[in-house]
Amino acid sequence: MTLRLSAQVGIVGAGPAGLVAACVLARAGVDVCLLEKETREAVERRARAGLVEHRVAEYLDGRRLADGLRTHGVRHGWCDMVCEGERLRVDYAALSGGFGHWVYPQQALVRDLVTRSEAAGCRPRFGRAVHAVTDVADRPRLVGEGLEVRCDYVLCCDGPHSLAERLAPGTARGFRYPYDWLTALVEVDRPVEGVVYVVHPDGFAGLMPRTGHRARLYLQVPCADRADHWNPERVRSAFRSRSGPVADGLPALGAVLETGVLRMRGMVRDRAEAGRVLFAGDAAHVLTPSGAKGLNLAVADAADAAHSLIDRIRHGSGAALAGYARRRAAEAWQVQEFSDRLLTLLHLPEPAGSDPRFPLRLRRERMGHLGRPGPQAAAFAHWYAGSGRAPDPRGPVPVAEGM
Ligand code: RFL
Repeated sequence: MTLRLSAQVGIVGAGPAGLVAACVLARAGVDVCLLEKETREAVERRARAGLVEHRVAEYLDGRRLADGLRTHGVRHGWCDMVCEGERLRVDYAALSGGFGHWVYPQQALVRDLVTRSEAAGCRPRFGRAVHAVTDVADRPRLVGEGLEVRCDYVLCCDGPHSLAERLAPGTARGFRYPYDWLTALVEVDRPVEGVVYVVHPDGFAGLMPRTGHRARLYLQVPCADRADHWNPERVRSAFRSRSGPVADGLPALGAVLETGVLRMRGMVRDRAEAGRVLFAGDAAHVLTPSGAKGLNLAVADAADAAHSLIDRIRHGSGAALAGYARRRAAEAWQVQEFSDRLLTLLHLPEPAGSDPRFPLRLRRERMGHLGRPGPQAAAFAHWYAGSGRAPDPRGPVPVAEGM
């Protein structure tokens, strides 16, 4: 027997994008139905991002969605860039006039948002995969196993393997970088105080803070590489050798809790909509983790979508909704460009066989510009910390500046 429901807004996916949208919409009195294919436990356990931008923290705070973040998150305002054995501090909080990140694990934020969504009257339906969205131009229908939800609007927040590809084929522009990153969740003997980026002829290495005695570690690896080629000792020793003498000043690496290989790719959908279906978060764009932007852009999309839909549904104004796809694509390209520039800084060009001393020295020079007060450092610091205003569909999209 098929369960038939109806909602003003149907949301697919209980990641950060879907949950933020659900909280904001439900609190505004919009009738929301959120379907998630995984169990609640799986969603609340998934360790991914950990750096929340200034503007996103402000936005969540303004909607009383940041209690956990404010209580348990840690303020974070500098990163170190390591090149030719030298460690350059980029104090981006000082360089941007006080804007920084919050370190707060994505799974903790997701847990908070599930609770908030329930309190607002939208209880996510877990274990409910959506197989198709039909009638997108009229009253879209979410179709799952034994379930159909008739909606006025749909928000697809279903991550990088989204139904969006079927609903809006050919709207995505993608790029595959010529390397991958091994990613590992590691135990450390003391908390990592700031992000560390290492440029080395053997490849990039990075260490990112997470709360407590945990950190996320990244190593550049060839595209065909696999996580099972990297036992814990190989992970630790590659990080130590790429960091060189700087490793002595960093927290010691302990147990490796989880490893995977991230396929390094970028993607932006030029139109984040199809009829009455909007796409948000990784469904609309995929970023590499280099600038820690994926989670933040997902929340920005969700906020824009939610406010646009509230304007339409509660106040009868479709102006914000009409500009949604244009605003989201403009911001996604700005962020994608920032991430790409950071990646170029952090990776040496191919071919690997050529003399690396020239590109290494060049990178050291560029890193120096980012650490010394001046226009380049200020622009980088603002972009990195996400100092812009909270996403608001009624305002203009901020203009990108040079790094
Ligand atoms: P999510 O989080 O992938 O959530 C999508 C949800 O949709 C569900 N789903 C479906 N449900 C029903 N029916 C279907 N047909 C469905 N198909 C999918 C999924 O089960 C899932 O629950 O997407 P969202 O909300 O757009 O959020 C995006 C962020 O999760 C992502 O951008 C970040 O995690 C990226 N990222 C980072 N971003 C940062 O801002 N800072 C970081 O430091 C950072 N580090 C990372 C990262 C991503 C990583 N991985 C593994 C991809 C580190 C890692 C390792």
